[in-house]
Amino acid sequence: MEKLKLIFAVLLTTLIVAACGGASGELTVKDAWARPASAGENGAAYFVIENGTAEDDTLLGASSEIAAATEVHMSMMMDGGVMSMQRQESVPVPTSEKVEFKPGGLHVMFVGLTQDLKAGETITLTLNFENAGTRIIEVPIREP
Ligand SMILES: [Cu+2]
Repeated sequence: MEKLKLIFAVLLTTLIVAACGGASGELTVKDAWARPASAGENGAAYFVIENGTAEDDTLLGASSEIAAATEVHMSMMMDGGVMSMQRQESVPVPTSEKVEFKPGGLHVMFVGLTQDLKAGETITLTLNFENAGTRIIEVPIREP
C-alpha cells in the first residue's frame, strides 16, 4: 500500500513538472559552509535551498555523524536585544523560492560536537525533505 502511494506520488510529480516548463525541476542545496569549532562545543552550518520543482516542499530535519544531536534552529532577536534560538520542527520551502540559512537566521546546529571542525576540512550533512527525500551534502568548513 505504501509502495503504491509512493509510485502515485512520483507519477504525479512527473506530470506536474512536465506540465510546467520554466522551473529547473529540482530541489538543490548550494553554498554550504560551516563555522570552525572544537569538539564538545556547538557548531553551525549554513546553505541555500532552491526549490526548482513545481511543488512546495518542507525540510523535515537534518542529521550528521559529527555531533550528539543535529537540529534545525532559527535565531531571533528578542525584546531587549538578546539573541535567542528556537528549534524548528520543519521549514517550508515553497515552489520556485529560495530559503537561506545564514548567521542570525535559520541554521543547522551541531549540538555537542564529537570532533573538531577545522577550517579547510569538509563534513557531511544529511537533509531530509518531505518530497525531495534525503539529500547528502558536503559542507566545507571556513571562517565566516
Ligand atoms: Cu542554534
